[in-house]
Amino acid sequence: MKVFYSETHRKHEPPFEVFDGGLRVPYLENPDRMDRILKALRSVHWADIHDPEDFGLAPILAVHDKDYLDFLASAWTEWLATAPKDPSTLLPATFALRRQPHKPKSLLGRAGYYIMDLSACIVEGTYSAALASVNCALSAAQVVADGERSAFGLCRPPGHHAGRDYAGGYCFINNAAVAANWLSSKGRVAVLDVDYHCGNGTQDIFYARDDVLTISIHADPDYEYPSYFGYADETGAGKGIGYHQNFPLPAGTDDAAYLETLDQALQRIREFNPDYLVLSAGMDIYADDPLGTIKVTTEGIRNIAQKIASLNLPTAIIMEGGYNNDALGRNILAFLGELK
Ligand code: SP5
Ligand code: ZN
Repeated sequence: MKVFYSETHRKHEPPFEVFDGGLRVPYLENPDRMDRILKALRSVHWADIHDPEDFGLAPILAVHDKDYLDFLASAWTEWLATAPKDPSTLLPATFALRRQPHKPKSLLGRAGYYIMDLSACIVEGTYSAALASVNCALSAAQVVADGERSAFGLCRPPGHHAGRDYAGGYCFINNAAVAANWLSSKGRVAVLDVDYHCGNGTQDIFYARDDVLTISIHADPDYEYPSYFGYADETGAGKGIGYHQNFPLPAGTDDAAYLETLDQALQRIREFNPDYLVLSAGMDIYADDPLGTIKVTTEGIRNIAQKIASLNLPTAIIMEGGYNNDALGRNILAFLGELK
């Protein structure tokens, strides 16, 4: 299996994020995640690791807002120019509800407009890392379009919380959405998101479209991030009605219950009859994930991948979350091993 990976992610290393109650904690979405996965992939004979190709800005701007991307590109320089007391990361403290149309001129005003939470911290290397990450996803999509059964975009930062014009949950550019949109000019695309968290950005980006089916299985937003997206009654808008489906799960969901839900999701994908699958692969469903409450084991992760493989679709697998670094390598091998 071809794996696309870039070293550019390393300089995206925010010093902290802010948890509920204002607690500063070390940034969970850290470069070590990639080292653990790389180590595992280098221990097997079937993972063929390549640098991504550069696809330029066009496929990104086909999904993301130009002003938002410009904000990501200049935010760090602008942040330093404000001579902040703690310059270590750009993080706003006021957030836009977007009930009013105004986008303010100030950097922090725009940061609060474009960022939805206190985990999407911007540092010097963020924009270049986000660009390299989406190129990994596009490179995976390209080899799948060219006839490979599957490919893995080892993307960091992850993408599925990023919408057309916002960042959130460690995500800046929606890697899976850009790849899915790129593939949609070549055939019908289904996106299946098995990250522990609702793929709100992907949902949002394709919500009014009937040519890209989006499905997300995740912790119920009634108790888990991202809180405002991911409910079962969100099924699309306009001609996209019926082309989005959420499967919210209770805390404590085990392998058997997860696999049963997955069967329903796969049934909907079969009905849609896509040409390509984009798979948002978050390993934070794992039982011992520090952010998760779902109790899927490594064996469960293997079974999930087996079931997905039974769709027999050309599949671009895109790395999303997963924060138990000690288990990441093992879980990724269990997952990819069934889809290679
Ligand atoms: C890609 C991805 O998996 N992003 C996840 C971002 C989740 N951010 C959640 C922050 C909420 C912190 N709550 C901490 C509770 C720990 N028990
Ligand atoms: Zn997640």
